[in-house]
Amino acid sequence: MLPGSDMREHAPLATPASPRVDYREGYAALSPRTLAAFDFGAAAPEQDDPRWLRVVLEPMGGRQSEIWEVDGEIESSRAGDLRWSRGGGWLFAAVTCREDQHGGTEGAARHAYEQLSRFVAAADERHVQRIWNYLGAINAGSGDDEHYKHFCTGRIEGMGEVFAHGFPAATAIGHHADEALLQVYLLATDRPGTRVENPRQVSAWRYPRQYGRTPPSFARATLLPAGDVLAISGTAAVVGHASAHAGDIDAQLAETLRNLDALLAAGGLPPGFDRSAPLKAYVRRPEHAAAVAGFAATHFPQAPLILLHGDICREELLVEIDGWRFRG
Ligand code: 3EB
Repeated sequence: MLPGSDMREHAPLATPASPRVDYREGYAALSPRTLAAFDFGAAAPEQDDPRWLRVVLEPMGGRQSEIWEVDGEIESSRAGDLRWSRGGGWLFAAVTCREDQHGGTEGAARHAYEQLSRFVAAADERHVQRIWNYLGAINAGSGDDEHYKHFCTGRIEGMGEVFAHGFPAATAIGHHADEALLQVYLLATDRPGTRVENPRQVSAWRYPRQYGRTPPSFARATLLPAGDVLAISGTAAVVGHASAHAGDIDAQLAETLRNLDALLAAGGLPPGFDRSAPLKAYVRRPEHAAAVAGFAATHFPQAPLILLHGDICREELLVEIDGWRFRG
């Protein structure tokens, strides 16, 4: 052993600082500190970088990009339909695939989750904190044959050992691009976060049979390991396990905010969504965009917001909000 080298080897690893999340005007500009960068919609010019992802949901407000930054050297690459980047103790990984190449929705979801599970399991950063799912025609098909329900079945079939100790926070939204396209991307790190459930809602994995054969596999939020950021799942007007205020956008927005407030309290974060809470609102009907923007301007005017055209996984739900709440 080299003299003096033993002490450092036994020092505990420091918890990695949480990524910074920013929304910026215009198309994404990547820097050496960028772990991942997102543009929204078909108009965004393709960028040839594994850290860049086009989210196929169309923006309803101005043109904004989302940037995740970390401290540390970043490496990135592609492998088949998976792309990834890592640095500073954090891992971004994304799979984009086509349902018609995997025998349908269920097969594509299984494939995406198998790919991600295998990749994450082989990495130091194997604790998945947060995951996003965007699929086409999410409400097509009725009863147990609804597209979203097949997605839920394929998702859990594809989830490997890395998901065995609890589900991450998640979003699952329907897009209006090429119907066969499935996009799944995640943020993972080298130690576990803390799952947070919402006392106003039944945990999704315990939803009763009426919502499908396979209950959805997600937690309501994850407190990142440093304890300074709550990663908030897609949150809608669900109370208990039931959808509230079918068809009423204003009442659904108010209920959604009560759920978001309850999650902050459950996660031990200070109340309110200020400039340290970048949020996204997914809006089913374009004619509701103004109501959603108006609600945000009234109730969380400082919070950075990206408005996207997306369908919520239950037909009667008109709006869903997700995002991040930094301790600030
Ligand atoms: C809900 O509360 C609304 O299947 O990953 C929200 C967030 C919803 C994530 C998912 C579904 C998912 O049940 C739907």
